[in-house]
Amino acid sequence: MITVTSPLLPDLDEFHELLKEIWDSKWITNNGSFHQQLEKALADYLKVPYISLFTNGTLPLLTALQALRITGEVITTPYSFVATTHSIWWNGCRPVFVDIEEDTCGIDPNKIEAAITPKTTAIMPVHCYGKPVKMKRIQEIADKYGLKVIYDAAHAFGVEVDGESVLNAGDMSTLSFHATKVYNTLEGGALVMHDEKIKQRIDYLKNFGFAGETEVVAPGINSKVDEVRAAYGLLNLKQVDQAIANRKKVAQKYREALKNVPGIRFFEDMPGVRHNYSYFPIFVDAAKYGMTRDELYFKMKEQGILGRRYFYPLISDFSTYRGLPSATKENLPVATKMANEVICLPMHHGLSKNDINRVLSCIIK
Ligand code: T4K
Repeated sequence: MITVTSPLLPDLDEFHELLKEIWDSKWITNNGSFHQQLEKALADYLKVPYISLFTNGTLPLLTALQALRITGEVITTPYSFVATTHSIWWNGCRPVFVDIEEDTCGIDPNKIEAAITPKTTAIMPVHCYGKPVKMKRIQEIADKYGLKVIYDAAHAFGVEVDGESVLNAGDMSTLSFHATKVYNTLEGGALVMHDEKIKQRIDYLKNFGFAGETEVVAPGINSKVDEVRAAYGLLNLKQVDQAIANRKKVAQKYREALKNVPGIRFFEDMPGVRHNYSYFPIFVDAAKYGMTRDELYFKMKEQGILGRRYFYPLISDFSTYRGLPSATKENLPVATKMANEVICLPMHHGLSKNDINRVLSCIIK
């Protein structure tokens, strides 16, 4: 089987040494030494001023909306993992879906203003596949209407535009460090913010709202990262650059081999962008390729090549959300098309030449 991804794992002996330190210290969670080291190391690596670790990539979304006191309607994309929209719903807000752009699979800034109502308080775009959305344009709209912007940057670890981290855009950005991501801490995630006071508030919120031993300042949650995961994360950080370099080579091989296959489209690198190659989506035009996306998907599966149809179905097609006025196919033509054409090919740091050739020969008939 060739799976869509495979986790980056630290050296087991090195991990064991750090485990020994944790065992000796008997300090296993609640802002321990490895937790503090990892926050600092990640802030440096990602070139962001403040970061707060979380136990997964969903809780920072929930917490960002809480911290900014978002209410009413939140404009977002249907072309993402369900966690994006669930976080809005769990905050008692209504998601409003806006269509995406074909060149990034991110929210289309030209369609945002038409979706704004007096109840709109925030925009939640996603850097889907780690491809940066049009952040400048989104910020202009947010400023014009007085809206907050929370980026779901779950896929965008290490992504930069002209040397600047995409995580510095908007009011806050969230990351996922799930096993399936470029960088993982087993499960994990983070929230990036620009202000020390906001970090302080987020740190209260992820620790039940405690501000000291006897004071609770908000109805917080528990999203504290333990020492084992923080130690694992420190080790993985040492090898993430090499992992991204390996992924880039896989992307180059896929692109080179697929460039002349009629009906198969894929993304090229964007100028000035440091990509992380977290996913390699292809889009199948059935008429030109001679096979539908699903026919190709199941053919791959039969041959043990487990690509994934991220993100099909659209979030707006799930029963929880399809009754929303913004969830119609007429409102979301580009997202509908992309969701019906996409297959994410196997993409990770450890793919062998043989694996890549097997994937390619299945696609190139
Ligand atoms: N926002 C966005 C835009 C997201 O994409 C996500 C998560 C979130 C927010 C929320 O972040 P988290 O709360 O999850 O941190 C996966 C992941 O569970 C999910 O994290 C991810 N996005 C989503 C796009 O994909 P599945 O159900 O497709 O994963 P699964 O278990 O089928 O794994 C896919 C393949 O990865 C397997 O076939 C083999 C490989 N794999 C997986 C795991 C878990 C391994 O080799 N080892 C492993 O331990 O959801």
